Amino acid sequence: MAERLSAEARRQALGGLPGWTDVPGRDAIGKTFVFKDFNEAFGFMSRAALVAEKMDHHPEWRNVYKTVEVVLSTHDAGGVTARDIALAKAMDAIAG
Ligand code: H2B
Repeated sequence: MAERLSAEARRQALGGLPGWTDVPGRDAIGKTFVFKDFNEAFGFMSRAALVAEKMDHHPEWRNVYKTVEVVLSTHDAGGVTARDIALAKAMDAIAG
């Protein structure tokens, strides 16, 4: 099973992930993506969902019109692991 990242490893990882921040009050990272319109936002979610399923690692997320709020945490580990960092990178690549 993936291990929770040390504070230092997490700080380093977040340094390379623009827009991703610690979620207050829990062991998770989050980012708010804002797209041109709902079509772009839902297209992003569709592509990200396929990648997440392939990785067997799933986001918590909320969509309102053109905004997608994403929270990543590894539930099995009770916190942020390398799996969350990998999914965050994949989501950034999909968002372009
Ligand atoms: N997604 C997330 N975000 N955290 C997990 O711990 C997790 C998951 N575990 N997707 C996976 C599925 C696990 O339940 C299955 C059995 O591999």
